[in-house]
Amino acid sequence: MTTLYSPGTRVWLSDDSQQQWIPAEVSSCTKAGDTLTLVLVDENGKETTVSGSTNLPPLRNPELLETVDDLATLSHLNEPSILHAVQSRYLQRKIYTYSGIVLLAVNPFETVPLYTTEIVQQYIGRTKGELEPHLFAIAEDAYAAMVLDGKGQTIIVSGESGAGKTESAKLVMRFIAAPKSPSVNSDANAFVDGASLVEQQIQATNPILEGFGNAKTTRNDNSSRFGKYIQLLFDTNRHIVGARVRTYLLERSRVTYQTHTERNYHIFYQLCRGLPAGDLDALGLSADLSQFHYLNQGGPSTTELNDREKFRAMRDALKIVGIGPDKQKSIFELLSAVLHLGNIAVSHARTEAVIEDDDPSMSRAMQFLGVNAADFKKWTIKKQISTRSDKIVTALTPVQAVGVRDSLARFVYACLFEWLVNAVNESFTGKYGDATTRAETHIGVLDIYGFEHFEKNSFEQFCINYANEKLQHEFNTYVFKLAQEEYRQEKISWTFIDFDDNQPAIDLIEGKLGILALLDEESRLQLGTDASFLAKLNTQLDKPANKDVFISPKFANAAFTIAHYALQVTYSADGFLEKNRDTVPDEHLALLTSSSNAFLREVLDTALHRTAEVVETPPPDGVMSKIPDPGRTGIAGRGGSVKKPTLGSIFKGSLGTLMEMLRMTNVHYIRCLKPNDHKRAWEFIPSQVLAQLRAAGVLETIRISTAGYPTRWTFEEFARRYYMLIHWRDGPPLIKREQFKRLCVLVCQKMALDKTQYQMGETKIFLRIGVLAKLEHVRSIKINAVQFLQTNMRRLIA
Ligand code: AOV
Ligand code: MG
Repeated sequence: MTTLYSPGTRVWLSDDSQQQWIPAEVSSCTKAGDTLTLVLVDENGKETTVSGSTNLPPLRNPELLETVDDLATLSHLNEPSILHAVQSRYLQRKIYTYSGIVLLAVNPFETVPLYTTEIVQQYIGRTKGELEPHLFAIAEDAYAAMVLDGKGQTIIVSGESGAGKTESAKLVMRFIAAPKSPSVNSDANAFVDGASLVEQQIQATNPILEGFGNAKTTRNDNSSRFGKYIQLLFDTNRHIVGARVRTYLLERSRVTYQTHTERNYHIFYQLCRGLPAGDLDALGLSADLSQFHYLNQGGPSTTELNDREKFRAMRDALKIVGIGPDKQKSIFELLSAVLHLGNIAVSHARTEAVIEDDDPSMSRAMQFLGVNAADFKKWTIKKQISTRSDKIVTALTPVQAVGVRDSLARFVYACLFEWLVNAVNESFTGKYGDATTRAETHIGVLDIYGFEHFEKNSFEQFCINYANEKLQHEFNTYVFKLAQEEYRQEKISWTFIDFDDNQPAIDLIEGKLGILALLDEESRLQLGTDASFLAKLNTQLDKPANKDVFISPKFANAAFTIAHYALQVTYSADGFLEKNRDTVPDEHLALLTSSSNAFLREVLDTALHRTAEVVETPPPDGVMSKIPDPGRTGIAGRGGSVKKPTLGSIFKGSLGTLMEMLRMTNVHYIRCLKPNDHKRAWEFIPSQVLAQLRAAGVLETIRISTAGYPTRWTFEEFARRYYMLIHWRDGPPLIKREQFKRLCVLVCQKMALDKTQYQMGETKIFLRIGVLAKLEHVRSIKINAVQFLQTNMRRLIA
């Protein structure tokens, strides 16, 4: 111990008051029994004395190592060193850092010159360690892995809201869709041509999905309000032939309600600011957004975000995916119907809701929806209850009537979103259908809404954080459990590391008697309320098994708290039931589905049909059956006697399918980090980043990947691929299974690998980080040499 802290040793001194770490050096060290007393001097010459037997200051890395590319190569792996490395790099404008198998990406909040065509070209065909850490290196890694054995790949982009997931995902997709180096494909021209068409379509999905599914929140001006998994599809020659988009649970409440300074979905503002005056007039819209209830709740400060330009890009993109001017007009009519719905005035006569027959917003909305205004009015201010023998019609209160009106607006919008996703997918299977049938394998990019905690958190945050909890669990499982399980099975010597498993939080949410189950139970009761739901949580969940993850409801503010992997979040139970039920009255549904607007009927048909597929068993995809499908989400199916699925149960189902899908692919991780809460460029708040690093288990990941063996191949796989390193012949001789192990050992000996670089398990060979790259390098040199010889021999003979 004394030698560890000899004078001159570089350490980190913790400054409790500011929750920071200060660089310091040991000036003296004395020992009494188990206790060490250290005198530390910081950079300003200030002396501090610390003493103790454990919990002594963590060691600081030599200067040379302080800004390494890969945190796994730090010789002292502790929180302050990791944080310091990420911070120093960020301040040098290096936003990417590897952390073992994960790429950390710190948001620059400013345009950075890192994504030019030249840089794209640089990263093509290069292995991960060759160049500066980059998103492109991860993308290239995934591509190379897919080329190697045809296995599906997923790049999971995670991080909290505003950390940079969506931007990163787009860059990754652009890189993968970019024309590849000629070495991958000899028919370079055909490939470039083919790719540029598909590439355009792939690029077009972004403005469309973001326009309709992103909005300004307090955390992010372009916050994704839905999750997406985009699969880029490749044929046997590893040419890109199309794509498929799956989306997850769009936040619907935003269509009718926004909190202060937030906005509704971008498309509404784009439409009102981008359409020529004449067209606006025809839709009964105007550029004065304060007129619309659904657009003015965030207050006048709802910033303009290049809405006009974005609208132009939106129209171009729609055209690329086959949605021409006529269909666009139909879309705009539905959007305008939604806005007019919000302006329908509901007044009251005593306690009963009243809508004037000549309400101008109602006639406009109904004109675009193709629904009879009198029928609409009737079922907005009244409701019908079926009893066993009779049907009774009762009047609604104004609040209830507004609720019905708003539910309709949300429903139409959510269906339109589903229809768009479907149209985007059809643009790949339709026009280029032939190409898409050739899809053999894929690279998926997962970009979901990041972990959220606002002042007030509701059902939406609950779902979003549940999704993040599931992803975190996949990550833990992947990095920690599987690695350790396999070492154990293969009898590899290995020290086990403890990590924080978040299974208890997941059980709390989705378990048999968990929050979702209780919510569903309550949602199905006619008389269920948010308060009775809360009471149920209290009686069912407040037990020892949940003590670390569930904090009992506080009835005073009608809220309950979950200790998530990232943070404790308190959810206000207010509105949970309604949002989970997410229904429109059956009478309204009937009016909409028999609308005189053919486009609306098509939209509903698509959306409701897609949901039917989720609820029942998904039918075989026909066209792309070779590519596993991460499942579909949709609009809660409705109608007659069928038990209506709740939003919560649909979401749980689609997350489950997604996780299964992820397990079938090789995963690659990008962790986005948000350096500050003010969207300020190059401002790094250490405590904030540390919290994100901790929540993500970054430290444990590094320990695993350095102590561990990230590469595992069966003896046979390894022997078959690398036999040529010890012999010139193409493949290994026909030998018995038992002998493959010996061949592996021979290869390792020939390649002068020492015993720290590999271990032989029961059925597999385990390699340290970097070893495979070395073998691949030698192998390709050898292959080139052979090809060279063969060509020249032929020439000689000829
Ligand atoms: P998110 O996807 O992680 O949040 P975004 O990808 O939308 O976050 O990023 C938020 C903002 O950060 C963007 O609008 C950009 O201004 C900026 N940004 C992110 N990455 C980069 C980059 N590589 N270069 C320049 N600016 C960047 V959320 O969807 O809210 O969870 O739900
Ligand atoms: Mg996003």
